Amino acid sequence: MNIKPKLVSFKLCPFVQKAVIVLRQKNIDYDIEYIDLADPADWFVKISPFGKVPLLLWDKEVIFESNVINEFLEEAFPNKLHPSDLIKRAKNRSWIEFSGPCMTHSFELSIAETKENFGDVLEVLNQRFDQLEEIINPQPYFNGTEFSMVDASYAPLFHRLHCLGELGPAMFDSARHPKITQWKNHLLQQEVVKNSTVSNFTELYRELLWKRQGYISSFLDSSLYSPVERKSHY
Ligand SMILES: N[C@@H](CCC(=O)N[C@@H](CS)C(=O)NCC(=O)O)C(=O)O
Repeated sequence: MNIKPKLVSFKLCPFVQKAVIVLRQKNIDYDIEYIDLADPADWFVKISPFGKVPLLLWDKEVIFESNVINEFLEEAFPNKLHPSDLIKRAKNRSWIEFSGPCMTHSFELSIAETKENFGDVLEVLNQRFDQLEEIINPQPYFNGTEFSMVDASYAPLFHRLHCLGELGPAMFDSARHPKITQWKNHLLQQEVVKNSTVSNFTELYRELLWKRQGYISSFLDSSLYSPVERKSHY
């Protein structure tokens, strides 16, 4: 294929990371352009229907929504990540959809204002994880020995939770969710996952948490950051 896709991105976006994992896992040659979501350029606002990243620019076409981008890449390129069985493939797509609200909870954790709010959101996420725990049997990936689109979809979520956990609060409950914990540990060790963010991700993510001024930012070393006059999501 002689078209080189370009991913329009924000350095800290988990939905972008999901697409990057698929691009890399499928060995697709791609370009990436980072934008500032706090001050998006006019060209981006014009072409992004929801004003969100990621976008995949394909020749003169714009493809939006990370799941759609990944399905497009799956159809357009070899090294299939979806199972060949029809029912299995549909169920994989269902559990990919399930990762979306979980991702939203990880964002809510970053902005939760109090310890109580943070605990409430974490419990909602854990209840979703109760459902996920019931249906997974990672050996070591979601479908068995082959890395799949489902693995690509959950890795950014696990990565965000891992980063929040490094600041202090326990984000994974290995007694309640032993299979998820095992799956998460395996995914986070994979090179394709490790190489799916910018190299200074942790530093930038902590700066973002600081700007969001949620409860979790109280775990940061405040001497490293300037006072925040106005909270900002990005
Ligand atoms: N459902 C979308 C979600 C994408 C999304 O929420 N992206 C965030 C960054 S992580 C964004 O662009 N937010 C900008 C905004 O909401 O103004 C997808 O899967 O692509």
